[in-house]
Amino acid sequence: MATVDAEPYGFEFEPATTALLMIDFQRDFVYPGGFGEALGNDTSPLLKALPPAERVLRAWRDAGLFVIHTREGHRPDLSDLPPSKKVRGRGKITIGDVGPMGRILVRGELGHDIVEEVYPIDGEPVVDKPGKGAFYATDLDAILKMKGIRQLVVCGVTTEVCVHTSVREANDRGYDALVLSDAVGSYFPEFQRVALEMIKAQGGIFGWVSDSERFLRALATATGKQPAAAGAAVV
Ligand code: C5J
Repeated sequence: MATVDAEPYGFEFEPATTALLMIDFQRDFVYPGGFGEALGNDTSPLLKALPPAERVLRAWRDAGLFVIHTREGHRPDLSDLPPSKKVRGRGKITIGDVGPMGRILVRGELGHDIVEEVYPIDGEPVVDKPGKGAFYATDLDAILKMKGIRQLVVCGVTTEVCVHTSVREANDRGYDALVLSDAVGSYFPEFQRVALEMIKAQGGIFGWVSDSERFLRALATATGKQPAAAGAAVV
């Protein structure tokens, strides 16, 4: 059992029954020309989450532990895109339209895929989700249960939308979730701050919050492996 210094109190976890959940690190959210920008956002704040997320991912992989990724998006025929979602944003282009990285938020398109820094490797399932929550209309819960997973360490974008929804869903399903504050990102600094506050308020109403440094220290203690220094080359 390892303990991460976290709020509102220490997050105790058993590495073998904990998954690293990487939420929606897709070009469509992180880079200009995708869904995030189509909604009128400056995408650059999300880039800050990538180096910490990459360090956590490397350390977790080095420890031989279970990683699972999600991607938000839709079937090419958009048969799983409800009108209630399609109308959101009201920008010039929206889900299914062609942008510089292919059709926005459509499976199989360049923009829909995960950025290089945290790209999945063999053995790491990728869950395609049509909604905000990683558990909605996906087999995530079944995969986690098959693996005996009971706790989640969460990185991803965006903090107040898909990360929040997924962590709430996880808590309802009996998982403990730790969100790493510098490895999740929002287009809005104020939403980032408040979204993290909400998770850890009221005694940790649906989770815990820590950061990549504190988490990596706990993981190193648990595994006896030292984390790579920040900025070290990825091999
Ligand atoms: C959004 C997400 N923001 N992955 N999706 O629409 O947070």
